[in-house]
Amino acid sequence: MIKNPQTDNDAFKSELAGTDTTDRQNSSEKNEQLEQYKADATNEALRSNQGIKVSDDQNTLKAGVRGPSLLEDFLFREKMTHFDHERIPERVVHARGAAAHGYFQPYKSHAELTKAAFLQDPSKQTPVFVRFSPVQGPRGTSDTVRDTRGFAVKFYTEEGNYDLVGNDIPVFFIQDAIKFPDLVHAVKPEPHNEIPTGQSAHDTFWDFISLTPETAHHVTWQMSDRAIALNYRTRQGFGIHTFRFINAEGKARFVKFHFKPLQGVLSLLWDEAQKLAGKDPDYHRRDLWECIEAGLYPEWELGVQVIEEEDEHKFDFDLLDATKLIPEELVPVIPLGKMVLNRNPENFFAETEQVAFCPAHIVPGIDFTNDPLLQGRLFSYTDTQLLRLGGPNFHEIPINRPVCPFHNHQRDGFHRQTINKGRASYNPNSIDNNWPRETPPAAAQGGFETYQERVDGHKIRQRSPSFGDHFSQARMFFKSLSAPEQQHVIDAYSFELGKVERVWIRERTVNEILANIDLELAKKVAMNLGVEPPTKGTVEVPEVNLQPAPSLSQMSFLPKDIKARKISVLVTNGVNADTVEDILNWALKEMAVVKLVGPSPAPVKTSKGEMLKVDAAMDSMPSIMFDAVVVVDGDDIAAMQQNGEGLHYLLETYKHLKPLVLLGDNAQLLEQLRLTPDEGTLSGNSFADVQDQLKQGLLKHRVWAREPLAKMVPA
Ligand code: HDE
Repeated sequence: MIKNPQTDNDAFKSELAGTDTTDRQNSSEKNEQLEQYKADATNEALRSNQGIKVSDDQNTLKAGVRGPSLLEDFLFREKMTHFDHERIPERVVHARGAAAHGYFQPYKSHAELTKAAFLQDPSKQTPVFVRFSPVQGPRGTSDTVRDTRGFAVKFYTEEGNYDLVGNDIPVFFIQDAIKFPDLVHAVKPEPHNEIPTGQSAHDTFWDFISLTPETAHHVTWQMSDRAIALNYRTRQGFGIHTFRFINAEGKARFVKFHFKPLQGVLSLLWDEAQKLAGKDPDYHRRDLWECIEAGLYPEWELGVQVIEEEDEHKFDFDLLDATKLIPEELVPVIPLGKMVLNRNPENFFAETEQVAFCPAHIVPGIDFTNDPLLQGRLFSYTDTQLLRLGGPNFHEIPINRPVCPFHNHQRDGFHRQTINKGRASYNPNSIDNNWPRETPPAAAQGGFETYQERVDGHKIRQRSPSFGDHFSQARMFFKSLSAPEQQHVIDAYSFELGKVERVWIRERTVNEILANIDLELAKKVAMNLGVEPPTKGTVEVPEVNLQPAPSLSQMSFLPKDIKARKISVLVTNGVNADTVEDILNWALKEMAVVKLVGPSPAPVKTSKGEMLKVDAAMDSMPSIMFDAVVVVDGDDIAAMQQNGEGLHYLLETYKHLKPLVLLGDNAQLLEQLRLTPDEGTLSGNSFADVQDQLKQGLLKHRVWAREPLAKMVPA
C-alpha cells in the first residue's frame, strides 16, 4: 500500500504523553517550567481530589439498587461540584482563540535602540506564547468570519514578561479608550435576540460606524481581504500604538512594531470564508495545530519602524492616534529578529484559555506613549483578568508565570499558591533585613524606570485637533489596493450594508463615510444597495502628502516558497499509482501538504491493483480547505465524469481562482464543465509536466485574471 508520509508517519504518533512537538523536544525555559505542573495519569490509580482511591466510578451511592441516591456520597458530590464549576467567563472580546509556544531570537544586538535584554544577544532564544483570536464572536464562533484578529505575544524574557498585544490590522477603530465599550456593544450580537454570531453585518454595528467617522480607516481594512484570513500563519501582526524604545544611555525613540509572516500574507475569498464557517468552524486553529505537529513551523520576522523624538511632529497625522499608520514607504521597518512557533500547548484550558495578556507588561528598555487608546488599555486588561481568572493571583497560573524569579510584598487573595516565608510583608522592614529589595535602574538588568517625559497641560476632556482627519488614510489604503482587492472592498461593504435593515443607516454610511473615503467606492456601493449615489463628500478631506503605498496591499506579501500550502489530490478507483508517488515525493521536497481525497473514506484500488488509503472523502475535505486541486490520471475517468460531488469540487476550485491540475484524460473535464482554460488550469500526461506551473500558481495564490469569469460558475 502507498503511504502518504505526511499523514501516515508513525514516528510522530503519541497519545497520552502529549503532542508530537513534545516528542521532538522543542523545549524552552518556559516549557521546562510548565513541565512541573503537568500531570500524567499513566499507571496511576483513579483517586478523589483528597487522594482516596476510587473503587467504583460508575454508580452513585444508593439506598438499595433501585432506591434514592444518598447525600453522603462524597465521591459523587466532589465530582459533580467540580464539573458544575468547570467554566470561567470567556474574554469579553477575542473570546475564541488558538495559541502555540515558540521562541524569539534577535538577528543581532539592538543595543543602539533599546536596553531590553531579549533584544541584545543573537545566540539567545526567548520563549514566547502566542495567541491568535477573532474579536467579535463567542468561544464557539467560527474561525473564518470577517473580523480583525488578535495577535498577542507573551515574551518570557529574563527580565520578566513582555506582552505585545497587537492585531493583524495596523490601525484601530477608535482613538480614545472611553469609546471601546460603545464599539464593542455595537458590534456584538444585538441585545434583544443575540443575533448575529461572529458577524459585523447588522444594524447596531453600522449605526455606530456611520456616526463615528474615526472608525472609517479601520473599517475599510475590515472590509478588505485582510479580515478574511487564510490562516493564522499568514497574518501580519502590528503593535498599532506608537511605543518607545530606550537604550542604555537613556536615549528614547518612538517605535511601531510589525510582525511579517514568512509564509506571505494570504486571505480567503468571501465565498470560501462563509462556506468554511460551516464546513470547518475550526479551520484556523486546526491549521495552526496541524502545521506545528507536522514540523512546518510558522515563522515571522519582528521589526520596528523607528522615529526619532525630534521627528514626532513631522507627519501629517499624530503619532499618538491609533487610527493612523506610517506607510513603510515613509519609514522602513528595521528587522529585529525571528519568531518561530514550534510547539502546541498540552492543554487548551490550562494554557490558551488561562493566558492573561496585558499591554502594561513591559520590560526595561520599552515604554508607553500618551496614545489615549493605549493608556486605557493599560487599565483594562488586568481588570478583566480579575474577573475572568477569579482574583489577583492569576500571575501564579503556570502559563502566566515569568521565567525569572518574582518576589514582592503582595500577599494572600483567592487561590494563592505561593507559600511566602518570613514575617515582613511590607517595605521597608528590618525583620527580614529589608528583603526583597529595590534595584536601582541601570544600563542593563536594572530596575524599571519610567521614561521621564515632560508633561504640561490643562486637565481637559477633549480630543486633540491633530486627531481630526479621519479619511485621508482610509483613502490612501483604498487607493493602495490592487483592482481585485478594491473590488472585494466594494463587495464587502455592499454585503454588510445589504444586511442592515434600516435604510437611513445604509444611506448615512454611504454619504457620510464612504463618500469621504472615495467617491467611486461610495457610488458603487450605493448602486449595489439601491440608494442614491452621492456626488460629493460631506467633509473637506485635507490635502495631505500621502501617496498610495504598495506595502498596504497583500500583493506585496506573496510567499517565497510553498511550505505548508495545501493540495488536494483527488483519487478514484483505477488511479495511476506512479503519479500519486510522484506528487507525494514532490510535495515532501517542497514541504507542501498533500491530502489524498477519495469519493468516500474507503481506500481506492490503484491501476496496479494495490489499495491506496485516502485521508478523507470529498465531502469531509472540500476544495475550500485547499490551495490547489490535482485530479490524478487513471484508467477510469468516468469515475470522475459521473460523480456530481467530484464535479462540484472542480467547479469550486475554479470559482475560487485556484490552480486546477487535470492529469491524463481528466483534461476533458474542463470542457464538460464549460470552464475556460487559463494559466491556472493545468493538464499533462505526467505530474512532472505541470509541477513547476503548479508551484508558480501556488506562489501567486490566486488566478486573479479569472475572477470575472469565475463569477459565472454555478458553485
Ligand atoms: Fe483589547 N482587550 N482592548 N485591543 N485585545 C482584550 O483583555 C481593550 C485593543 C487585543 O489573546 C481584553 O484579556 C480596550 C487594541 C487582543 O488573550 C480586554 C481597548 C488592540 C486581545 C481588552 C482595546 C487590542 C485583547 C478582553 C481600547 C490591538 C486578546 C480579554 C482601549 C493593539 C488577548 C482580555 C488574548 C483582549 C480591552 C483595544 C488587542 C477587555 C479597553 C487597540 C489581541 O481587556
